[in-house]
Formats: sequence, structure tokens, C-alpha cells
Amino acid sequence: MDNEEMKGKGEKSSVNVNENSKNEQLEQYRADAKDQYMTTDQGVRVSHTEDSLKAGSRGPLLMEDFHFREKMTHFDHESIPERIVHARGSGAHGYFQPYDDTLKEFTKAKFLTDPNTKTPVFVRFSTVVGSRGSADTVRDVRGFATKFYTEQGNYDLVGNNMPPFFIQDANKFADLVHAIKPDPDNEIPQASAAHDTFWDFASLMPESMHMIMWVLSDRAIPRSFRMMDGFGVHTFRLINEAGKARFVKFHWRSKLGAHSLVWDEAQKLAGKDADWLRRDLWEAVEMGHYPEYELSVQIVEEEDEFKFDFDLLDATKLIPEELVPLRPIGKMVLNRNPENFFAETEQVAFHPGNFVPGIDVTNDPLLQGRLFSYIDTQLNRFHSANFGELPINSPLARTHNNQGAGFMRHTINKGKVNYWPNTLGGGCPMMAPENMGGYVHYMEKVDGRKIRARSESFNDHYSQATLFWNSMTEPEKKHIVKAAHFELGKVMSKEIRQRMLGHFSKISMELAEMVSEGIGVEVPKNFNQESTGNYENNEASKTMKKGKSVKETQFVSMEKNKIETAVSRKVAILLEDGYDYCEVKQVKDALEKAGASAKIVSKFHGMRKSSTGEELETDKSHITTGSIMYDAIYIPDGEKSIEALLKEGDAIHFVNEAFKHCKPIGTSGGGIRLLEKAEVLGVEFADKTSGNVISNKGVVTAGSDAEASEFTAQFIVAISKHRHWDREEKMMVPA
Ligand code: HDD
Repeated sequence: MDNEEMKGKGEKSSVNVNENSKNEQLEQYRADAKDQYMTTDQGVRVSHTEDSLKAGSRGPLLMEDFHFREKMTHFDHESIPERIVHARGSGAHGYFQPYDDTLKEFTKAKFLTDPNTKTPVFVRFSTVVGSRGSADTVRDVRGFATKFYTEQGNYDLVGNNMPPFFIQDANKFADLVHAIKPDPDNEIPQASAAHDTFWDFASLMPESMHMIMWVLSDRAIPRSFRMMDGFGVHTFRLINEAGKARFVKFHWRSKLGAHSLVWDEAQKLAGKDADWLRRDLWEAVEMGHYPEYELSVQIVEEEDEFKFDFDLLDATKLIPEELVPLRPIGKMVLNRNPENFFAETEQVAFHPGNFVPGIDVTNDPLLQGRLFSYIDTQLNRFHSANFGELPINSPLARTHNNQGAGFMRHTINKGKVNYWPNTLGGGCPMMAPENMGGYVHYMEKVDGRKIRARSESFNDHYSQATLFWNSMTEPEKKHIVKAAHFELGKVMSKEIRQRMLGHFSKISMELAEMVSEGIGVEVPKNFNQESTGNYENNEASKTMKKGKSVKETQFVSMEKNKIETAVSRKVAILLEDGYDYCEVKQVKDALEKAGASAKIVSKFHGMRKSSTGEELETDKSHITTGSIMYDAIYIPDGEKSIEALLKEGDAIHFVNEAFKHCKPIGTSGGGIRLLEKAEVLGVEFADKTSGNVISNKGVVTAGSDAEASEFTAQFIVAISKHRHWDREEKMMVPA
């Protein structure tokens, strides 16, 4: 579906109401009524909106001023309750298209199997903990929720950017959220897990340890929503035409790879540009750098259910890709920004229980609990069961049922018959048999005693946390330790800190000792914190104990799975009057050709004159930007320009900070002097006057006689690698 057609989805808003000819007439009337004039909600043209109607120009306001009353009333009601979790989010429209029809063997869901269909989607990315106005770059899980407007109805894949979850049973969700949200007495801290209540809860919940490792990792501070993977988390079911079921896990992989910020940068961005991730997504879509994600599945045959050493129904576990490889099935492209944040991004309502034929639930107790929560919370947000009629929520597939009335009903159901079965309405709306697309729930055999318990097969809380730790690269391990120093360093209770160290010691003694160093408590000996869950031993658990497992996986580390590309990377060009125009032009052109964007940063806004008289306009002044807003920096040669930069504290800080944040830096000739002044240490530079180019630890330097093309080629390689952690040894942030 192309852009124009996608727009059609947005415009569908009015379609619900204007299917009859009276409403078409109304639309026509509205179109003819020259809509440049402001009107009231009743369509009456407004002659003056600056002043309210008064009894004399110094007198009291008059109630008969219907324009004032309506305008004020509308404004007073312009908000709805924010989401209890995932309040802060950003959305984009796009489409999903399967590569081929190979998934037909496993599912009858047409949108996953027909390569000729582009299914419209709306995606909302979010943080979990913070309020609607909180900063984007906080350490948190990111929501990754996708609504597929399929021909067979809406399917929602409501996932996160991490594959496990904190808890195994939905009954703990309220406790988890209470613990991580700001304290109830003083509403502090905003959008952060770093306080006693969260770590108190986590330290009493051994089942959260795997997820805790992910949250302490760089996955929790993504560089961009575009550079983030997504996971369906639960094991779901795929059902094929013959009714055969298989277990499935869903994965989104960003085509730009998964990349992170560094913690110091994330914290500074929260102040300097709290909208960092939202702006990045918006601007990328506006510029045509459409974010793309590959959808893959891991499929497990029903007979293999007990062949792993973890339970497929346990949402705190992932399936290592060594045991079940990913099967790529299609691509999602986000190519259109919402036109109205409130109407679309705020009012979109997801539900992990919105399924289409071919996809079904499992008995994962977390998933089962979610099936209740989402519709319940939407009722709180919209105060009406009619939220499904909102344009962003209404399916492309035609809706036809006897549901009617209620707050804000839009659809005008006609006739007298609103019950089923009926003869007066010709038996309509009719039931759809399975072969006509009717949804038939998978007939899983269920049989058990009523019991408030979990299967013993859920009772291993450390193996996958250890697997995660063992699979990290050295820099990633260090970042986890630093994150723990911060998070637990903010915890006042030493007892809680120590309990967490106890858990870390069960994950890895190396981890526990490294964390212990920074938080002032000893690793406890013989630590044992039993889970508060009620685990029941059963046959399944015995079989699973002997199941397949791995000690290390290649697929959880961002570093090991890095995709190298310069596309959409932001490069700051630091210059002042007197720069080398020819060099800037060549480098800028080459960067843009490689898909990066290059922006000129100077002390002040205005035109900057080169040594040969050409002029370039400054995009950002130092006061309005900072190195944290770029992926790389480039300082062109030019004696006067370099002399000026050497005297600018902001420019020196810019370079120093980018260096400490492990970002690529490129310069030539006299620019090397700026690197020296900015304490770019432990890196080999080219001789300033030579013809050499040297790339060392992401710092690319060229002598004044070097070929610009050789410099740009190496600089682009350095940019593609994103961060150069090998500098971190000596130079670790804060900058
Ligand atoms: Fe949830 C929102 C993802 C467990 C209850 N959840 C919400 C959103 C995402 C997730 C992405 C935001 C949707 C949007 O952008 O509007 N939630 C997850 C994942 C979970 C998970 C991946 C674990 C696998 N959630 C979970 C549980 C419960 C909830 C166990 C309750 C039993 N989640 C909610 C909610 C929210 C929500 C309270 C708040 C706003 C909304 O639903 O629409 O119902």
C-alpha cells in the first residue's frame, strides 16, 4: 500500500458516519462551505474570537456568549487519563508485507502469508514508567506495540524491546508497577527504577532476575526507536488451515541494528531534549528515512513443548536462537507520521487479545492476565466501550454486529433488529463458518484442579540471567555493572542492596563482586531468597529438568549482532569563519551520499565565510545544541576557523564529550590541534602536514595533504561502527 492509500486509512474516520447518502450530502455541504472561516462546533461562523461578549467593554461576561462557552468547555475537557503504564509514547503509520507465502504451512493468518498484500500498521513506541510528559531517554523497557489492520480484522502485537518480562503471573503486575512508579507519598522519582521500592520488590522476586539483567543493559537506553528490536515476549500459537497448532515467539529486528546511548548522554539528553526519541522518529519519517523492521518467528512443534529446560509458558524466559533459529517472514516500514498526536498516538488502544484467525493464545499466566487488563484500562481511558470506533482503532475489515449505544456512539445502526438470532432482520448479521473466516478458538484440552499455584517448571530464576551475562561482550558487561552502581547506589536501604548482591552472586560471582565494589556492601555468603510464588511439582517439570539448554548465546548481545551502517547518522560539522570550503563540501557530500545527515554547528547562527570567500549557513549554534545530539563530529581544516575553535570552550567541550561518549570523530590538518586541546588521549593521529589518513579507535585524522576521498571513506566506516568502546578503558564518561 502506498502513501496515498495509507492516508485513506487515516481518513476512514469519517467513513463510519457517512455511509448513508444523508451524511454524504452533509460532507458536500461542509466542503462547499468555504472552510477557511472559523466556526463553532455547530457550524456557525465566528466573527470575532479575541474578546468575549461583555455588558460594556469594562463590564461582566455574558452567559449568552455561546462561542466563549463552547471554546472554554472544549478546552477544559481536552485530556483523557494517561495510560497507567506506557503513558509516554510516539507513533507512526506504515505497512507490513510478508516476503513470501512460506508461513502458510503454519498459519492461516493471511497478512503473514500473502506477499502481495501490504497490511497497514500503526506502531506506538513507549517508555513504561514515566508520565506523559517525562523524558524519552530514561533507563526503562520500551514498549513496541503494533496494530495490523488486516483484511481479517485487527491484530495487535503488544510487545517490548526486551524478550523476557519481570514476573510470571499477571497477579503480580499491580505490585510490580506500584513498586517501580514514583513513591505514593511524594511522587518521586519520575520515570526511574532507581529508588528503594523497586529494588525492594525486585530483590524479593527472584523471577525478575533475567529481566533485571536486560534492564541494566544498554537495551534500556536505546539510541533511537528506529534502532531497537522488538519482542512479542509470550509464546503464542499459530494455527494453520488444517487446524494444526504450533508454538510461536515473535521478533522484530531493526534493519538499522540495535544501538544504544551511553548513560551520561541519556541523562543529559533528558534535560537538553526530553523529546529526543520522539523527535528522532518524527524527523526520520519526515526526511524519508523510513524505519524498517524485519518480523521473524521461532516455531516450536507441540510435541516439543517439554524439550527445553525452561517452560515455554514462562514469560521470564526466551528461547535461545541456537535451539530454535529465527525464521524471517516479512518487513515492516514506517512511512507516515500521525497528523494529530492526540487523535492517533494518544487514542490508539492496543489489546494483546486482539487476534485474527491463525493466531491464538497459550496458557502463559501473564498473557492470560493481560487479556483482562487492556480492555479494562481502555474503559478507564475512554469512559466508553465505543473506543473501537475511533479512526485509529477501527478496523479496515467491515464491522457488523448488534453492539450499539453507549457514550460517544458514532455508527448509526439502522432498523429495529439488534439481537440474534432473529428472523425480522433476515438472520443478519450471520455467523461466519470457519471456512468463511470465522474465528474458532484452538481446541486445546484443558483439565486441572483449581489451584493458586505455578508449575515447578517455572521455578528456575537464574539460568537465563546467567546466560545473558555470559553472552555479553566485555564493554557490555561493564555497562551493566555501571548501571547497577547507579540504580542500587540510589537505594538507601543497605539490606536491599545486599539482597540484590545475593541475587547477582547466583547469576555470576564476577558480576556480584564488580557491583559490590560500587555500592558499599559485601556480597552475602550462602544467599538464598526463595520465590514467594507457590510452585507445584508435576510431570511436566520433571521432563523439562532434562530439557535442552545452552550456556551462552550469540544473539542477545547488541555488540555481537551489530549492523554497521552510516544511514541516518547525524554528524556535526564544527566550524567558524575561515574553514576550508573545498574540504567541507567534499566531506559533506560524501556523508550525505552514505545516507548520513551533516549539520553545521558554530558559535552563533548566521552565515559562515570560508577562507576562499564561499558562505555556508549555520544549522545550530552551540547554545542550542551539544555533542549529545549527534552520532559523530567532523572538524574541517582552515587556519582561522581552527584558531577560533581553539578559543571556544563550547567547541572544546563538544569534542571532549563526543570522545568520552565513544563517538566517531574526524578531522584534518590543523583540526588535530583541537583534538589535542580537547584531551583526545590514547589515540594515534596522522602527522598534521602529511598525506596520511589514520583511523584509530574511531578517531579519523588526515594530514593536510591527504586525499579527501580516503579520509571520508575511513570516516564513514568509523561512523558505521557507531560507538568505539575500546576508548572507554581510560576515558569512561561522565564527560
Ligand atoms: Fe502491558 C500497556 C507491553 C504485561 C497491562 N503494555 C502496554 C503497552 C505495551 C505493553 C507495549 C503500551 C501500549 C500502547 O502503546 O498503547 N505489557 C506489555 C508486555 C508485557 C506486558 C510486553 C509482558 C509480556 N501489561 C502486562 C501485564 C498487564 C499489563 C501483565 C496486566 C495484567 N499494559 C497493561 C495495561 C496497559 C498496558 C495497564 C496500559 C495502557 C494500555 O494497557 O492500553 O493494560
